[in-house]
Amino acid sequence: MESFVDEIAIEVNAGHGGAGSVHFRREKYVEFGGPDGGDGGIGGNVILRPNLSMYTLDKYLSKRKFKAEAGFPGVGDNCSGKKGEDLTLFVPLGTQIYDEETGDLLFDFVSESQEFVVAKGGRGGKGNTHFKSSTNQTPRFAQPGEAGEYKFLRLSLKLLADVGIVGLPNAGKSTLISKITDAHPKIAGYAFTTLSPNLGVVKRRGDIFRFTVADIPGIIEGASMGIGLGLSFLRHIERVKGIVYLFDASSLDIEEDFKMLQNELSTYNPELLERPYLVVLNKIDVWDDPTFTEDLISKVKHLGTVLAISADRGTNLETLLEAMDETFFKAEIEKVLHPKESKSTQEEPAQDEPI
Ligand SMILES: Nc1nc2c(ncn2[C@@H]2O[C@H](COP(=O)(O)OP(=O)(O)OP(=O)(O)O)[C@@H](O)[C@H]2O)c(=O)[nH]1
Ligand SMILES: [Mg+2]
Repeated sequence: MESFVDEIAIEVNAGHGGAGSVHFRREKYVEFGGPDGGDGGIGGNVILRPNLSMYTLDKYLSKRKFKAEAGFPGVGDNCSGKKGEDLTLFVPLGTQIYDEETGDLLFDFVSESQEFVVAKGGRGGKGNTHFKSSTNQTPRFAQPGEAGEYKFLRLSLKLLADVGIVGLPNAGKSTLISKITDAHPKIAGYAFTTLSPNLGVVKRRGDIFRFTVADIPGIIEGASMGIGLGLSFLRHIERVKGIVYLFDASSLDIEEDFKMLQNELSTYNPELLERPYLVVLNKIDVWDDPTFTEDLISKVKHLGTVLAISADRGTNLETLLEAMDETFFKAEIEKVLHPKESKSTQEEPAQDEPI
């Protein structure tokens, strides 16, 4: 099974610069002509890029040291050596790159088009052509290439999910994500089935608007003190735009559960409580009685926007997705559906254009 790795240290070394050449033109009757040693090539860079199909850093478990190709040495006839090839390493979107030695954040991959040259290749050495002077017509030396940059890096993944599903163990979080996204997490009737986050993509309005949802392990009271699976996985919902608090509707006290979850979240990061959220009661199929469900909803409606669903049967899931659109993404959907209207508010009034 693929293991979920969200933090790992690696070493990268850019390519060494190629050496400059010591070389002399061959001329008739002259043992050595003028110097014509070319420059060495630049060493290859180490480049980091996001890969949308990676959700974990586990591929770095097996190999942790990387080196780009060295530049080639210069040769005679003033020919420069070839540049060393760049080495590209892929990371999941949401990976932050730290310098392990200084602790500095070097880069944060938040969009798929980014790339980051993390270690620059060493400069090639100058060939002996450059060292000819009035006092030395036949320089018998050239510069060596410079070393490529070396970095000791810490890759730290914070999944870039748009929505996080938070709840007690067994609430049905994994069932829900399996129904509204393309993810296929493990689902079972015992606590702590999910041990690491699952990410899924919801496609809305055909393919025009899509967002990602993270299903995380269940949270119990004291999680912030390491009880249950702890809270370190909450880093993966730190950047969400909205939170779905999911409850087993047959829970004895939903309000108390809600407060406990909020309390644990705020212990980890108080900003999480400022995100928009929905309160969702799951498993209403258990009694299948609309009046009873309505009563339950009205009992907790002071907590926020409350919806009732059955993740397992698929009841009210479209309503839930619409509520997510409305509560978490309204502005973004406007931009996608009416790009002109949202733009024209900032533009000058339209004028007749010459044809
Ligand atoms: N009756 C009913 N059962 C459900 C519903 N949704 C989930 N379940 C069941 O509840 C149990 C727990 O579901 P999961 O989706 O694994 O719950 P979870 O919240 O991901 O649990 P953890 O990963 O342990 O935190 C499973 O037996 C599911 O089949 C539902 O709408 N109705
Ligand atoms: Mg689960």
